[in-house]
Amino acid sequence: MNSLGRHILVEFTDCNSDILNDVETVEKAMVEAAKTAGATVINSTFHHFSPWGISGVVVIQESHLAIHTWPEYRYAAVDLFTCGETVDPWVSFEFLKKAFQSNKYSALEMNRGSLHVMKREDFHPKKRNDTAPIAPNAAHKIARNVWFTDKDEHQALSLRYNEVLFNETNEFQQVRIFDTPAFGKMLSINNMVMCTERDEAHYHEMIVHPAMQLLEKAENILVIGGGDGGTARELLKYPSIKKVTLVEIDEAVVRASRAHLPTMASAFDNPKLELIIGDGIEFVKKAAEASYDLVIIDGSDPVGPAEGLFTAEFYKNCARSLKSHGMLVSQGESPLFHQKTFVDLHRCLKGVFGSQNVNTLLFYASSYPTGMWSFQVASKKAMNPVKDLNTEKAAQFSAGNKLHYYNEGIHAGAFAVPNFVKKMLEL
Ligand code: SPD
Repeated sequence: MNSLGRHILVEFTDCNSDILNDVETVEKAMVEAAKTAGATVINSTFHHFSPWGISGVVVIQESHLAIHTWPEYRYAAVDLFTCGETVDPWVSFEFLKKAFQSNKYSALEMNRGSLHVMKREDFHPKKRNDTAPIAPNAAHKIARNVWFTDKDEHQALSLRYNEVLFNETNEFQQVRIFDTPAFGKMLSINNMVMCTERDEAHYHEMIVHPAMQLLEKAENILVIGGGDGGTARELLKYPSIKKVTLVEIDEAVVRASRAHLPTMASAFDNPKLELIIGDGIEFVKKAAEASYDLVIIDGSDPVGPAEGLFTAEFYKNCARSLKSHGMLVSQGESPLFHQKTFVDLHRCLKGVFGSQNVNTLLFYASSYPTGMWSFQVASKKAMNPVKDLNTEKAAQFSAGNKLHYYNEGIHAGAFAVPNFVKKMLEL
């Protein structure tokens, strides 16, 4: 070879556009293409553009492989640059042709650093790098710049992630678990954040403890949704509870949580928990009258299977299944992000439980868009959620169970809503 390196400029056209827009698949293909050709991978960095397209580089001991994709044209521009005799860039070319399912392609090979036009000189650098060379097959660094975004058409919350650990789409929804550097593992449904390891305690403690602390007697509890297990975990901290029935429509949520979110899913091993994979809406239709002390609706946002969890018919059935002192807590969305759903749910519950028997509770949800989230707390009998709290008991419970978020002060503060929320809810 009379040059330092070989550079193949490749045009892959008529490719599979979904593949060209899947940053993990593209990165894996590029890294594999390098390794298959005998190269030693040093690191790779890939970026997934919004709304689509990928750029990335795999740095190899023998130069680099680079890519830019335009899924909307089913096109990828790829550079395969290798130096030395041991790596054949055409092997990478063949590998990528298959990986991107390219039906039309062209390639232009150039020699780089032609020895006809340059002469080697003695080089005595001021600064030498004498670190050991990278061993072939050594683990390489990955610097992915890929982001998960929970958004509507005007606002969003984004979290950077490293890996997608679980990804399944079934008849109900898309369930994914991401590994994020800032929030740990995160469960998402249909592209919306459900919970993250770092702040799930805010949500799960606040959906459970304010109501549980207000109930004098709570033995039999129904949870609709909550397939990650976090709500059940908090409930099972009360020795007075004899049974928790959890009705989750999508077994994939439970499976994903068991595999990747063990601190929440630990509840599924508790003998007091009965897990039913089924439709919660149908379940409450058939539930016996006056059977539960507390019903918790730990549903997703009102798109897909959770839509029916925001209707008057559903809440009438829940109310019927509650004992005379019973309470209901429902995931209430955000007054800033989902204003209409937030207001509609509050009004709907007032219609079912009576206008004096519904209270709004706000808490800080750092991984949900806008950070301000709500639960609606309804009760069969009249009560004051702040004055009726036994603060000493709540303080003891919080300290005794080493709670992360809930305490007697948070309880009182959570039921105080800002003026703009009062206005929205006509309080
Ligand atoms: N956008 C988030 C709505 C919250 C949905 N429920 C979360 C489940 C946690 N157990």
